[in-house]
Amino acid sequence: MLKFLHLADLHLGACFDMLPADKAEAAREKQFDALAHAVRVAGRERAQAILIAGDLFDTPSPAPALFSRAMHLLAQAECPVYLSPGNHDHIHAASPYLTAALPSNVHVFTAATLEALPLTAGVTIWGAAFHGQNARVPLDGVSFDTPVNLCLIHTDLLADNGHNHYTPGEIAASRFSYLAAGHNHAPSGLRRAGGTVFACPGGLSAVKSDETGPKGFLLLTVDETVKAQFVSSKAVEFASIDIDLSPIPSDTGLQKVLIDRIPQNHDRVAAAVTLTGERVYEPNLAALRRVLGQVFFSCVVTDRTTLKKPLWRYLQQDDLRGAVSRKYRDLIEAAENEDEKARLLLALRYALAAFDGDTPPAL
Ligand SMILES: [Mn+2]
Repeated sequence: MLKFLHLADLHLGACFDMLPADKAEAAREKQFDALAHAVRVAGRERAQAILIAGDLFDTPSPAPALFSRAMHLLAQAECPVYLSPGNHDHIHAASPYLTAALPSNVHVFTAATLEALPLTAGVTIWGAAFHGQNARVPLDGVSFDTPVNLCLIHTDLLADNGHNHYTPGEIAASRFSYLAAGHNHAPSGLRRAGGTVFACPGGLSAVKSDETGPKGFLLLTVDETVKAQFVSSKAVEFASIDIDLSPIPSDTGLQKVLIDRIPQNHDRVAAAVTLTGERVYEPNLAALRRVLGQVFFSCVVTDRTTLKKPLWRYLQQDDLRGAVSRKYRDLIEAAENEDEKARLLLALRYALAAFDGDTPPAL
């Protein structure tokens, strides 16, 4: 049985410019935590290889200290590490992948077309590098000498935007045992085209605030079948949490709602909490920001609520708003059931919002 790790898109050195400077620095540290964690998992699981499907670094010319720190971490792996550079860390004349001394267990595929390296008896790893922002690496024209062939390649599985897109037909025709993809930052899940199993693990680290959802890498076993386990990353994740304040009567009520919405890994989550709806009380936003700032890795609280206005505020008024209010009061009193009453109440709230130039109530 063959066992290996498949990770991609760590984007070491990403700027995290949506975060305050101190949090951005901490987020870059957590990227290294994530890489160190992957190396530890490889050791614990006695993995035979770590496959990195590109964009290990955020730029093609990472700072020398950043590059050597990453290589020092990979050197601690008890197994070989294979890397196929992507569009962010593509090969160029001064690329550190070409110019720096690499640890003896780290193998970078630097050619623009697929090359083979033996892993163990019966297993070959194929890989190639991006040599610019765009690339096209043909999957055909290779001949296999071993029963198991893994292909490690940066590839956009979702769209044909110049980032080495493959169709399911091309993947099926390749006859690789497993295609280890990178580039798309959301996990693809384990997929199959013909006899080839393929997957994109998603980014090991989120680098943009809209990259919400779990981040991690795949632990794969290959024998008669290919099986994958998703292992959560130690890097920062982003989450967007909307709270409808309309039914919440007080800060105590808001606390209760929030407790249910805070994810378990909150200390690694950069959260964007947005309050919506019509508020019936004034939340203590300063206290909320203080508390959530401690709960989360970082948190931005945005208040998009509007103040709920009394429904019958124009009832006694001698104008169109008053006449409309009185008409609806009569209709509501004559309503035959609760559904009709609710519809009439909503209609009145729409009408009053239009009179007042407010945003219409949510359905
Ligand atoms: Mn990429």
